[in-house]
Amino acid sequence: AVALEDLKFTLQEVLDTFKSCLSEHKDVFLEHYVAGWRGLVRFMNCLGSVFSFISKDAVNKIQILVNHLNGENGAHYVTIQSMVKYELDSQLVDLTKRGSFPESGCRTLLRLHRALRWLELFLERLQTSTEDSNTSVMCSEAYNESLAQHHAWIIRKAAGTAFWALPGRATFFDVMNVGSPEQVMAVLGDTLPLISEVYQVTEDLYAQNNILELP
Ligand code: 1PZ
Repeated sequence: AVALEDLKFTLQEVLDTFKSCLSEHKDVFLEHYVAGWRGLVRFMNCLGSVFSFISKDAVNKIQILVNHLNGENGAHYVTIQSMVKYELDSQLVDLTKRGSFPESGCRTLLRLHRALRWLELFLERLQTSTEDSNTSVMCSEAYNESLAQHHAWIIRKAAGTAFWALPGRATFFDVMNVGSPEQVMAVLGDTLPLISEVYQVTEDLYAQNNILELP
């Protein structure tokens, strides 16, 4: 059975969630960040079951972050900035090799953060695409420029295979459920700068703390 949630999906909502991520001081609220990811996963689930191995991993990582948020130290996880400070100050992060903290907020969020770069590159391509553009090609180009560099061969292989099952541009736009292609373009135009900003703020934070390569 299809969950009611899936039917009501519209990309607009997801994008609005990312809008609410940033505070006026450019702090990123983890609750909204995670909500944005939940929406993206719902979208991916609408595209077909070949993507379920991808959404499973994303769901796992979302759940790890939610557990931190709802845990006894949840107050430290309100923003990505406070999370990074808390986990580093309290030595709750494996910095050079995997060990005691395989589920640190920092390493878990880093995986989603890298995937957000893929999304940014993919949506950029979609925005400049034309009717005969190939979504699979756009998707794999965006992947090769971003996430692929962090993935082992076997994962790159599986991802590459899944990309060929992506629906064409017209269907893709339908699944977004925001209206005509012109309206899709308008939504992309509104949203991309926000996603880029959330990405950049996170990237700078991780760079400053020297945690861009957490195992
Ligand atoms: C619309 C088509 C979707 C294409 C999504 C492109 C991303 C492909 C990623 C394929 C990897 C999935 C398998 C899991 C890999 C994990 O090993 C890695 C590293 O985590 P670790 O092993 O270190 O714990 N996980 C990730 O890199 C996170 C991947 C999240 C992907 C989310 C995609 C969201 C797409 C939104 C669609 C609009």
